[in-house]
Formats: sequence, C-alpha cells, structure tokens
Amino acid sequence: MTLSAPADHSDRERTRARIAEVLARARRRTRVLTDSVDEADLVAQHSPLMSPLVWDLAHIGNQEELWLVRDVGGRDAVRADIDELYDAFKHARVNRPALPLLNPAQARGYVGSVREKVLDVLDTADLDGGPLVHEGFAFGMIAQHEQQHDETMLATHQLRRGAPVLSAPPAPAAPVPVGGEVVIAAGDFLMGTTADPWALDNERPAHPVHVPGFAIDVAPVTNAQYAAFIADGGYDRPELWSERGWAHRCTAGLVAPQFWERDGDRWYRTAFGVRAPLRPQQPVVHVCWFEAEAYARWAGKRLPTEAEWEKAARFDPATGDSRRYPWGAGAPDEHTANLGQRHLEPAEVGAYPAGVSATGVHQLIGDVWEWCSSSFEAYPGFRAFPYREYSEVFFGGDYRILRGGSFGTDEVACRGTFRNWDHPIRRQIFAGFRLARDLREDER
Ligand code: AVJ
Ligand code: FE
Repeated sequence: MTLSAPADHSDRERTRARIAEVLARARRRTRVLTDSVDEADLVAQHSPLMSPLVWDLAHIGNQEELWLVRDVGGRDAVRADIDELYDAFKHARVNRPALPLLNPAQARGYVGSVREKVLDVLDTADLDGGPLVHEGFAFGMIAQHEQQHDETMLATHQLRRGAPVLSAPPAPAAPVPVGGEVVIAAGDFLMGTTADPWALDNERPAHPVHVPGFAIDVAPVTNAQYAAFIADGGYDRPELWSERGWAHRCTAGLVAPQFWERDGDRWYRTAFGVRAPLRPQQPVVHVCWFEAEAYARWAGKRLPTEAEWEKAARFDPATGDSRRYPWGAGAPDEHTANLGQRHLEPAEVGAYPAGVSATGVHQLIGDVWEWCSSSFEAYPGFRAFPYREYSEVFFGGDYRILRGGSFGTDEVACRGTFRNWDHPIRRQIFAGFRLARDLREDER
C-alpha cells in the first residue's frame, strides 16, 4: 500500500461524496416521474415520438449496469439477458411498447439492484485509475444519462393526457423586464473544454475559434413577441420560411407553438395537464427549428451560430477566459438559473439577474433550450469516448444544435460547453430560441 498526501485523499473522498449525491438526486427525480402515474400510464405510449416511461426506467438501469457494474466494477451481470431490449439503437421508440419489456415492478426492482451494486463499486473504485474512472467520469456520465432520460420522461409527461400529476411552484417573475441586444466584438475565444472532468466527448477538446463581431439578444424570444409574429401572419407567409421549413409547416399543419390554443383573442397553453393563459414575458417553448428560423426572418435577424452562443455564454472580455457558466465558476442555484424541474415552466425574461453573462446576456442557462443555426459536428481533435453511439454516429446528420438547458435539465447535465441536438422538426422538447445578427458597417 502506498501512502498518499492527505489532500489527495480528501479530494477523492469529496469526489465520491459528490458522485453519491448526484446519483441519488437523479434517482429521486426518476422516482417522481415514474411513481406519479399508474401502471397503465407507465406502459402506455403517450406519443409515437416517445418511449413508454417503463422503457426509459429500465434503460436507465441497463446503461448503469453496463458501464458501472460490469465495466468499471468488473462484476457479474445483473441481467445479461435484457441488454438488447434496452439498446436504443436496436428498437425505434415507436416500436418499444410491443417489446417484452420488464413490467413496472420488475423494472423498479432491476434499477434498485443495479444501484445497490453501483454504490458498492463506488466505495472501492480507484478514481485515479484509467480514463474511464478518472475523477469519477463514468459515474458522472451515468448521472448525466439518467438526468437526460428524466428530461425525456418529463417531455413524455407533457404529452400525456389526463389529470395533472406533477406540480411545482410557478417560475419567478422578472424584477425588471429585460430586452434589446449586446454587441460582442470580433475576436478569438476558447470553445469547448479539455479540463472539465465530466464533460462528454462532444464538448472536447478546448480549441480557439475566431468569431466575427455580432449582436445577440439579451433574452430569449418571449410568448408576447411570438404571438405578434403569429398575429402578423407569420404562419401564412411562405417568404418568411425556408423551403424545407414551409413544406414542413404545411404537412404538419403548424399554426402556433405546440400546446398553444387560441380562445377569442387570447392564447392559452396546456402544461403538464394544466391549461392557463400564456404568460407574455416567458420565453416561448415547444417551437421547432423551422419556426425559429421563420420568426428570425420576420424579425430581420437570424439564429446565433453555436460558437456565437457559447461565446456569449462563456467569454469574459476582461480576462479573455472562457467560464464554465455565464456568471462564472459557481454551481447553478435558484438565483442564477431555472434548472432541475424546480419549476414546470420557463421564468420571465429578466428573472435571473444574478445569472447574467460577463457580456450582459440573460438566461443563457436554464428556462428553455435554445436552437442555434449550426448542425451537430465534431470539434477539431474530437475522439469518441467512451462509446461512438453517444455523439459520433450523429455527426453530419439532420440535427441542429440546442444550447443552455431548460427548466427540465438538471445541473449535472448543463454547463456553458454542453451540447444537445435534435431534428429541426422536433418540438416536444423544451426548446425556444434567441436571435442574433451580423454587425452593420458602423458598428464594427
Ligand atoms: C443528447 C439528448 C440527444 O436523448 O437522445 C440519452 C441523450 N443519449 N441516451 C438523447 C442520450 C443516450 C441524447 N441527447
Ligand atoms: Fe439513453
């Protein structure tokens, strides 16, 4: 046995404690999402776009078993016979209800036994070992995986019909309304990360990017602004839409964001089974990338590129450094960002003055995922780790970048470098957008 410095020892023990805490938080949320509905709701398919909740539940356990019990722990399989059922690449979501899935009681028992073994593995895992466990990476990856599926299950709850089963306090109002835009001067910034221990493969490595000067909106587009686009005939003017966007608008019959309903001259929205008047100052949510693109053209602007979004979120002009979050290095809390399903809706624009970026941009983290103009591509120097199916197989596909997380994203799966992606027609996710534009000659 070797003696290590006490500081190293306590660092490792702190990492172990943090891992136990994030795994427990993810599991509490998984239980809220799966214990709040009855058995019929757990096995039902609430939308062809979504898995039955009971599939997500056992899939969470299966990924945890594959990586932490078998790979990191070197232990025997808990259930070697079900890997194929819960392999997302083997069965499309639409086909999952017909599979011989574990029933709710079996799925709960399964995730419980896996977790018990994982906590045992965690006790003795060498957190200075190889790349998979270095600084607890695999545990962090699995906590992020569970939270990502929790957000997916939250979207399933939003699609579910019937009486409300989830509740949360309303998201905060803004002390002062915010709007307008900020100018970010041309220059390099460091995009992505090499050092963040739990950053996923697609966020790596850190690399300098030159970003021409641009203006970006201080806040995401609000319900009131989006309603003005609709009132101005936004959905009836093909010239505002790209060719693909207009074709989709027509075949899908889009006339407003998903879950909006007009009643006379007022708009209502239904969220998690509760119908209520739209709050005008909240960011619009449940719009697809094509709708965002049309709105931007109507407003005379465009969506930000992914690099512009990240520069606005991370770049500190005073030091030239890229921060983990808009406000700095400190973990998000209830004063800086609307994350973690603390509320079941986005907060009014301006509700988080403590979360503002160094460049003066609000609510980049939390509230709504923000569509960017960019497709999902590898950063220079990308290496798939630890498996190609997390990111690499999606590069070059028909996906658009989403940044910043939503009210339904947990902090462990959210930071200035975190990259999400989806098809440009999807709108069951908690996505909105903000606008950007090139600088005019006199602004450069
Ligand atoms: C990164 C949110 C697009 O849900 O498809 C979950 C995350 N990957 N299980 C998804 C993920 C494998 C992924 N997104
Ligand atoms: Fe998954």
